[in-house]
Amino acid sequence: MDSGPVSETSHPRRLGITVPGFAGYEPLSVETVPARLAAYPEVARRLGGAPSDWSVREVGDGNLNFVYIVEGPAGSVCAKQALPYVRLVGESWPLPLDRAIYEHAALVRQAADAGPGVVPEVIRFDAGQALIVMENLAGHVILRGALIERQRHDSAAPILGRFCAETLFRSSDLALDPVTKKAEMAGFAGNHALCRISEDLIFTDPYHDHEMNPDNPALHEAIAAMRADDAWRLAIQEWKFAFMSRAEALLHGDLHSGSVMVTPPGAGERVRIIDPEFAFYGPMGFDLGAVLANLWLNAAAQPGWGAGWEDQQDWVLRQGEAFWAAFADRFRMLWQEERTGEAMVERVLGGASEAACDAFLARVQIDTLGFAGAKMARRVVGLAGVADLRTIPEPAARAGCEARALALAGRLVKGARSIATVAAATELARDALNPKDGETA
Ligand code: SR1
Ligand code: MG
Repeated sequence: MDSGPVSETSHPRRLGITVPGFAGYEPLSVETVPARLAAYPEVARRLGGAPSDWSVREVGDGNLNFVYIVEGPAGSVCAKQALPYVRLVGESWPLPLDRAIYEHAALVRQAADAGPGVVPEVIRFDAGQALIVMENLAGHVILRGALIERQRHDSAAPILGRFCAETLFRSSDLALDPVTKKAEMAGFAGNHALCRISEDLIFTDPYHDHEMNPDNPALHEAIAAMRADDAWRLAIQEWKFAFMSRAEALLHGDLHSGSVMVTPPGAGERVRIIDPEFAFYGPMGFDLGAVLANLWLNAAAQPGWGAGWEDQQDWVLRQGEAFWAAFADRFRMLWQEERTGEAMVERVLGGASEAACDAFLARVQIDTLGFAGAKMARRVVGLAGVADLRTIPEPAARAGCEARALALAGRLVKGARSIATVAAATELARDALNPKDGETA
């Protein structure tokens, strides 16, 4: 068995991760972006003209960073720079700049594993400035906003399913040789500060009276019931342990609908996956659960957005099934064709290979549903809620939608093992998220 040094030719896009010093780091502003980008010839070429011809606007709507769109006479780019703190909260919450290193490393690997065009093309990476200059996804909008507007992007779920299968399978011990896999796992373990955010915000803070949880008086009773539920508290800590300790594959790490961009619905619509700054080696079901959770949160919000909600909710729920089907189909294909790693080897499995794949997917499905529940609950109870629910105009309607989302979350967190299929989970969601007689729609 080959246990020599990692070969650069066998995995050309997995050449390790180098974290530089940040002594020369300078946070950008709208005013200073042109001078900085002018120093990068490939960026200056893409923009054309002179820096004085370039217009800059800050467009970041995420919780952590600043993002600039820069337009020149010949083209445009997107420049994303990490800040030494959490944008959502401010300088009182410091956060390491090296998250840009892991985001860039993840983008490179995702492009290699899922093909260029699914993630943004990187034009220039300046590690010391924690700055990634990417193609500008002009004409794209954030999927979360599109779903809130009740647009129907039929391509998103299948593309996300395929993306998950390819990135998760090809970064795991199913595909990589053990030396490369461990080097990768060790490299991304440096992104522990962002893992810690997830550990706290998803699995811990919602379950006690944390100062950063928003106060939501309409949900006091439901939140108190959640925290008084022994089975829920035990289950969430089990999911947390799985998140922290099961280094199965390179995860995107924050695969909610705000990390997906789409072009207008219809023929030729495009789907891009962005923002993998939370990337690390963790359980496959964490990314998969994030996608389902955010679809189900949108489905939960639909009654709050007024007439026509039944049809749209049905469409959103069906996207969850389409997502899982696309994931499982592509994963099975990769299992047959690309199982080049040292886990689940054919020389041992032989004729049981298909059954082994079924069992593997069944276990990933349980994780997916459990993590989906964990992610739904955090978005209802904790810091950084989702706009789908938070912007429902009428307070009683919002409270009803949030309470139903939280109830579904609890069933998933506690009962993932007893749900046979994603179709069954979808029926559970359909039942849990519909206002019953006497409840506010
Ligand atoms: C303080 S960061 C809050 C959230 O924003 C990111 O998108 C992640 O989901 C994180 O949990
Ligand atoms: Mg993000």
